[in-house]
Amino acid sequence: MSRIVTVGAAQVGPIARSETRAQVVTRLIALMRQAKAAGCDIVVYPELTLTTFFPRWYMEDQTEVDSFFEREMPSNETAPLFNTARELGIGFHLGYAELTQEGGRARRFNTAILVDKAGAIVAKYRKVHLPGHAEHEPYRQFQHLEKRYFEVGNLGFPVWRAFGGVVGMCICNDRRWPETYRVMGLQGVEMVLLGYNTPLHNPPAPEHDALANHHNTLVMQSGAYQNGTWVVGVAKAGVEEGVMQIGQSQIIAPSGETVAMCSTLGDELIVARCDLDLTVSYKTTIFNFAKHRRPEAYGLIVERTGARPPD
Ligand code: CDV
Repeated sequence: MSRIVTVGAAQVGPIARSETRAQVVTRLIALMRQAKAAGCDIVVYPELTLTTFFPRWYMEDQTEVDSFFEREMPSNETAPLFNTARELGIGFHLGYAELTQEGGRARRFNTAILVDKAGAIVAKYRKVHLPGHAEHEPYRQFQHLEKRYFEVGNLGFPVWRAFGGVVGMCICNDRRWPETYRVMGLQGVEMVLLGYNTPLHNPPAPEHDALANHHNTLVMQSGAYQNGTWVVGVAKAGVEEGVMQIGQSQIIAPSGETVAMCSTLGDELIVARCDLDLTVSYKTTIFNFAKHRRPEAYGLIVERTGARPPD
């Protein structure tokens, strides 16, 4: 048996601060048309696709911060993306900064949506693992202020029946945490879609810089294999406003093998025919959770050793 979903990973090159939403959407549509021509069912864009990666700047003026956020989706500026998807009959995954009113107050999330082939939003995810810091840290060459500009996502890690399978989403730093994949794995996820903006230089730990690409591949391949799922990881890459961001967008099989990888740091589409039934032999043998996982023993270990996370 096979259930094929043809996926396009649409890596996006640098976006200048001066670039308008309309200019970005034009680039995204060009990638979407390439994806359609290549037979894709869905095209996956990166984290915070619509603007430059603004958490690199410390801003006190909330109006300035909010200029990077979307108040509605679709909006006038993003409608052409939805219209093109509908016209072509292709789905997409898009990351963006979401400004919404919830509980009578403004809330800001680092968000991704899944849009079906009819151009309808069918799923939403809000980033849980926010990296970086909340206050200005002058020692850094550039800031990473996600903890200042976003709240922790409040939607958990659900999965959705979509594109003929079970689809989940996460965003950038989430991909480094095994819990992300396992929570979705326990719900039977077959394909995880994610976007990232990962600076090559990590100011608090520059000793990791030479390993940035290795760690990117390592975590996504591990998450795929250990949960018997496809993983599609898509970068916003290249030198953006003076900051080098890694590329190596890739599509990873449930075996943990990368089956397609970008080779540039610009706008680039890679495509893979993903058979969702390749998940089955992992989910029913080595990673048959019902048969082999031992959560009761994990609890005992914690009890006996007193192992607790540090405060
Ligand atoms: N956008 C991100 O979440 N970036 C982080 C960096 C700061 C380490 C990442 O995990 O790639």
